[in-house]
Amino acid sequence: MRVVNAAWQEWLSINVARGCTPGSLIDAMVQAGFADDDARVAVHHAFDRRPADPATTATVADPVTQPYRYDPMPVARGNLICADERDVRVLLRCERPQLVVFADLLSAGECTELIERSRHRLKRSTTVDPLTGNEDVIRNRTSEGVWYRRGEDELIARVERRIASLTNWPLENGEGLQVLHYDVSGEYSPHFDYFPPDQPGGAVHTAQGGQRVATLIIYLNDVADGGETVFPAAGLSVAARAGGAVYFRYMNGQRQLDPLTLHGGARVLAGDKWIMTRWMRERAYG
Ligand code: PD2
Ligand code: ZN
Repeated sequence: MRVVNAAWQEWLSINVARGCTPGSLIDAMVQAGFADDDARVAVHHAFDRRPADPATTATVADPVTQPYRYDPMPVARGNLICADERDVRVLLRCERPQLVVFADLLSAGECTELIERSRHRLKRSTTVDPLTGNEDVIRNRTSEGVWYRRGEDELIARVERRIASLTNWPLENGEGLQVLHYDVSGEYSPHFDYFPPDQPGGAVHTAQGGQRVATLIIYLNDVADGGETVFPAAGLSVAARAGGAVYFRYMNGQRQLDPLTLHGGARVLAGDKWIMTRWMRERAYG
């Protein structure tokens, strides 16, 4: 069995600094005779050891010493926004955290179709382990989900164009759309959607596309009771109404991250809940 000696450590450091992806380095090591698990551990450690570049490292803002500076919201002004030929209503705008609530982003027919085509493809949702970067099934996220590839079909492509137009954020910077389903008593504990910069596992995920900068959560059904998206640090909650959405931004041009965007999915008290999530990156993704 091969061991990761000093020469291989150096090879890893050089290639991480050159911007190689974790996957390509793991493949190269496996080809060179390393066991798959050993290659993965060595590559993840190499990303964790990567020296922080103060010019490019994201930092979580501190309300006292380094308050978050809000860039202008890229969503158009006004009460009605025409997004790729659909009129979307604005219900609420909040400046701190930077957040907009919409109605009518999707039609009733689009919501139903997205639910029906997802129903049979659901898998238990995962979250990113902050230490390893692995996707783990954990108790504080009791939903099931399905990912759609960007531009997977006509409906997905249309929704993606509409989202890009509404949010003024490039379509290529979006992760694939994800449809999620929560049964009664399902919930998602409060968390940040950005990858915490001080936790090594995030480096694996930011290697492609950089940090997450914003999230759009679209509600596909009316929830009979509970299931709001809650922002505990802001004292705000958004009720799930079919076709509506909440959009919030958490990284500015100086790469500060906004801790006021802590958010969760409240427990579903009656009925079930369907949403579609778009996580957006700072650069092209995928
Ligand atoms: O289901 C929600 O309301 C919810 C809450 C928090 C979804 C997400 N986060 C997410 O998809 O990131
Ligand atoms: Zn979230």
